[in-house]
Amino acid sequence: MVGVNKRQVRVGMIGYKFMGKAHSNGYRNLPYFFDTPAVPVLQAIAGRDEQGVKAAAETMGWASYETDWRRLLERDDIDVIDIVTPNNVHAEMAIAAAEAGKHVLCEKPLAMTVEQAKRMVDAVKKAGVVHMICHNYRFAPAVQFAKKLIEEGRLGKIYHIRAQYLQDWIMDPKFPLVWRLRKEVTGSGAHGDIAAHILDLARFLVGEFSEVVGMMETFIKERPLGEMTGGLNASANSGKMGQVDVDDCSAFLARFENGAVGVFEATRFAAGNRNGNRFEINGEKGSIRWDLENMNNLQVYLTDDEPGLQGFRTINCTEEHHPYAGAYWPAGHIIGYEHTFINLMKEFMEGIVNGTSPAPNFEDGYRNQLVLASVEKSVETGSWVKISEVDP
Ligand code: 4PW
Repeated sequence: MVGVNKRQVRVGMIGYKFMGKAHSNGYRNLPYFFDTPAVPVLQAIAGRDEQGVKAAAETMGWASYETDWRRLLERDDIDVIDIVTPNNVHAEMAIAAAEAGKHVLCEKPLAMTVEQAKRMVDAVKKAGVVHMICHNYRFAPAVQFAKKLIEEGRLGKIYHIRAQYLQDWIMDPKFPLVWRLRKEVTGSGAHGDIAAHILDLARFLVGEFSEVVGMMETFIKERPLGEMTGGLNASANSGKMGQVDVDDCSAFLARFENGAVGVFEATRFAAGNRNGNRFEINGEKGSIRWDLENMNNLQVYLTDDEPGLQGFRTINCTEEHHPYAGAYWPAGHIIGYEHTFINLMKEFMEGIVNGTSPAPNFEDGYRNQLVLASVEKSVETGSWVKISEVDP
C-alpha cells in the first residue's frame, strides 16, 4: 500500500455527492503522485440517507459511514473534517469541527454571510487547527505558473484582469429549483457559486480588491421543484412550482488596492459554455490568458520579444518546471480537473504536518466573502461599494 509507513491523517467527510466524489478521488490519489510527509486515510463519511451514504462509502472507498455528522466529531479516530455540503451548513459544521479539535477543509463559498465567515475564522484560530477552503482552480499548474510569472515581475505592473465564469446548465426553464437555486440553502446563485472562484483567482494573482460596482439578473423567476442527483444534474422535476430567489448571473467592475482594475462576469445562461472559467491579465510588460477548458496551457505575451516575432505563445504547463506538473506524467502528458484537488490536498497534508494553514485558507474565504458581500450591497444601492464598508 502506498505511503503505509507515513503519518496517517484520518479524514471524516460530510457530504458525498459532486464535491464528495472530487475530494475522495483527491485523497485516494494523492499518495500515488506526491511524496507528502502525511497521507490521508479515508476513514468515514457522513450523510443523512443511510442507503445513499453506505453506497457512497463503498463506491468511493471510505472505511465507514455515519448518518449523523456530529458523530464524526465525537470519534477520536478522525483528525480532519472535510465539508462538502450545501453552503447553509458550512458555518455550523466548521465551527463545531474546530471546537472538537479537528482540522478543517471546507468547500466554497466559505459561508452565507460575512458574519458567519468571521465566526468561522475566529473558531479555527481559537482552536489552533489547520484550515483551508477548496478553491481548487488555484492549483492548476498553468495558474500557479501565471502566479510565478507575475511574482517575478515578468508582466510588470498589473493594469487589468478580466475574468469570466460561464456555464449553461440551468437554461432550460423546466430545470428544477435545486438547492443551488434556493437562497436559504445557497446564499446566492452564480455569484457565490462561480463568481467566488474568479474573484479568488483575482485575489491570488492580482491582489486585494478595494471597491466594486455590480449588477445581477434572474432570468427565470419560477421553476419546478426538484433536487440534484450529483454533478450539475437534477432529478426529474415534480411539476410543483417555486420562486427562484438567487441570481442567474452576476457582473461587476472592480478596483484593486494596487491600482489594477477588473471586469468580472459569472453566469449560468451562457449557452454552449459548460464550465468556461477564464481570465486575461494585462501588465506593463505583457499579458497572460488562461482557460479552464484548455487548462494545461497558459498563453503568454511579452512586450520585449523581438519585433516581428511578437505574439501570444502557448506554454504547455506539463513540464517539471511547472508547479505540481512534474509529479504526474512526462512533459506533454496532460492532467485534468481532478488533479487540481490532488494538488490542493498535497498542500493541506503538508500544512497539517507543519501546523500552518496554506492558502487559500479561512482568511482567504473571509476576504472572498467580503468581495461577494460588497457586490451584493452595490447591487442593492446601485453604487460603488468599498470592501471596507462590509468588513465589520
Ligand atoms: O465550485 C463550482 C461548482 O459549484 C465548480 O467549480 C463548478 O461550478 C462546477 O460546479 C459548480
